[in-house]
Amino acid sequence: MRKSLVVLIMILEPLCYGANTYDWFPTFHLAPPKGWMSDPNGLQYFNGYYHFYFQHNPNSPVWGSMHWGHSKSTNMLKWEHLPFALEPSLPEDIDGIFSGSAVINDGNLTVMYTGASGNLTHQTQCLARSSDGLIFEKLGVVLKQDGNDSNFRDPRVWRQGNSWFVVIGSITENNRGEVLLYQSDDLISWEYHGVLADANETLGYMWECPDFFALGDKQILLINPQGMEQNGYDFQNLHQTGYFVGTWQPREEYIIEKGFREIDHGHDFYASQTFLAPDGRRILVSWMGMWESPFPEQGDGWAGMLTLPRELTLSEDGTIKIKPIKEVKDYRTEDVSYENSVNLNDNSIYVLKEQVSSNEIIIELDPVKSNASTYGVRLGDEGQGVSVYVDATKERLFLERSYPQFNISRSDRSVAVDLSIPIYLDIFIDNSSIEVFVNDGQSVLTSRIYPTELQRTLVVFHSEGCVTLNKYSIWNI
Ligand SMILES: *[C@@H]1O[C@H](CO)[C@@H](O)[C@H](O)[C@H]1NC(C)=O
Ligand SMILES: *[C@@H]1O[C@H](CO)[C@@H](O)[C@H](O)[C@H]1NC(C)=O
Ligand SMILES: *[C@@H]1O[C@H](CO)[C@@H](O)[C@H](O)[C@H]1NC(C)=O
Ligand SMILES: *[C@@H]1O[C@H](CO)[C@@H](O)[C@H](O)[C@H]1NC(C)=O
Ligand SMILES: *[C@@H]1O[C@H](CO)[C@@H](O)[C@H](O)[C@H]1NC(C)=O
Ligand SMILES: *[C@@H]1O[C@H](CO)[C@@H](O)[C@H](O)[C@H]1NC(C)=O
Ligand SMILES: CC(=O)N[C@H]1CO[C@H](CO)[C@@H](O)[C@@H]1O
Repeated sequence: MRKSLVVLIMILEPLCYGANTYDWFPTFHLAPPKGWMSDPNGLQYFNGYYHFYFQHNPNSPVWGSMHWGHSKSTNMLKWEHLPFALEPSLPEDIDGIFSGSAVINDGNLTVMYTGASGNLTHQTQCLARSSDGLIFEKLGVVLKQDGNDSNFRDPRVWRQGNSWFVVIGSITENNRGEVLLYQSDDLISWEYHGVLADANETLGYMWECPDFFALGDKQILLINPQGMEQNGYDFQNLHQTGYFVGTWQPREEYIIEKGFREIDHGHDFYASQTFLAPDGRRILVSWMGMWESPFPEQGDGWAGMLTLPRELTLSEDGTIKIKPIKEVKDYRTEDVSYENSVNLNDNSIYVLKEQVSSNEIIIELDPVKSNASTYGVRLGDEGQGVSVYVDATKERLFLERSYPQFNISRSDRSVAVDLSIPIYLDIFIDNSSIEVFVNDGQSVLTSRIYPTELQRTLVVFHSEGCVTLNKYSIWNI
């Protein structure tokens, strides 16, 4: 993944918050103890561990010379941090080991990544292999683009039948995003199979980090478009992550049946990648970031984290259901469950938990028994911090955050909700992040948050009228 000029300006001036060294490091998300992290790369289960590689600058908590950082885990929640796996060394990757993916080939972990050179103006696909996931042997360039190769990146390789396939993000001659498809017998020599899909005038100028996989009896094309315009409540971030649903077989065209939908609706979700867990689950992971807002943790020498891994399934209406991986249930401790309903009126607030830092909170709001115009939960003070609330007039669930002391101004993101049935929220807070899973997989909102020590009490709030909470549970994670 590469960023625009706007971003370069932002990262050239690293922010220093020396005076406010809050401990924002997550406890059950993957983040680098030191340096910069962005895109998840080469996600794979190999030799008994989940190996997650990622875009990494080991030297500084800003985007810079990209390496592949490396961590491994048995459950995707508690991580062992390992030395970086790949660093620039070849003429073709001297400016950066950009994003890519991993497959298992006869017992070796083989990765394809984008090598950047010529001051980032040239991008080629390179191969490397490892027998242990730690030490890689580089095999050099295997795929080049003729002509202008300044936007040719993020190879996603997979095995199907007796062949290897790869999709790569690129740009058409008239500056629209596209995904190119190639096939190979040996991962080394590749045959071009044409454009798998490309953007119409509303779908952006570049498609990064493509992913292409079967879910149920459909084929999903997941892409990360740059340059889409906001459309009402949709596409509010600088860059998007979303998917098409269609059908495909090797050597056939990809037939798109359902148009582009965002896969997460928060402020910070980009550069996604999926992989298959050994039990067949399709797992989605993303960088929890976007280039529009500062990363205050840079003052502590690190920046960026990955989202909670999510399991994807296809629902009957042809949209993707997104749930937190089931492994999180094994880490729940200190259960506080309240099975009776809570009714609040007269603008009163109800304290769910003080000192929220690393928690899962499940609450069921009852819109039928609530007549307040807005109601939900809040971490922080009124108007500052983060709130997750229903706006009954708009029939939407909003996530609003505001951290002006860290130059993160007030803004919201939202999803439509049905107010004729209870709203079930499964919320994960991990020091500097919030992920809100709505109605058991219907939608997700992911955002970075920066609560101070004084902004860590989680309350239920509402405007005039009343609100009813059917039940709630809170765990430490
Ligand atoms: C696996 O890697 C080792 C050393 O890196 C190499 O000797 C062997 O040929 C590789 N096997 C395959 C199938 O690529
Ligand atoms: C790369 O770009 C920088 C800044 O634009 C410039 O100073 C430098 O000379 C360039 N290097 C090469 C090898 O072109
Ligand atoms: C290559 O294409 C990009 C857009 O994809 C454009 O910005 C750049 O100027 C082109 N480079 C050359 C050398 O034509
Ligand atoms: C472009 O494609 C999207 C998704 O398939 C669709 O919703 C949109 O209407 C299309 N825009 C135009 C201008 O055709
Ligand atoms: C916030 O942004 C303003 C204007 O760009 C800048 O002057 C100020 O130093 C920034 N504050 C922090 C805490 O970075
Ligand atoms: C909301 O409902 C409560 C109890 O059902 C009622 O007392 C109150 O008047 C209602 N408030 C509004 C603003 O409708
Ligand atoms: C700022 C803050 O609350 N940091 C917390 C992050 O989570 C760990 C573990 O729960 C706490 O020890 C920190 O205090």
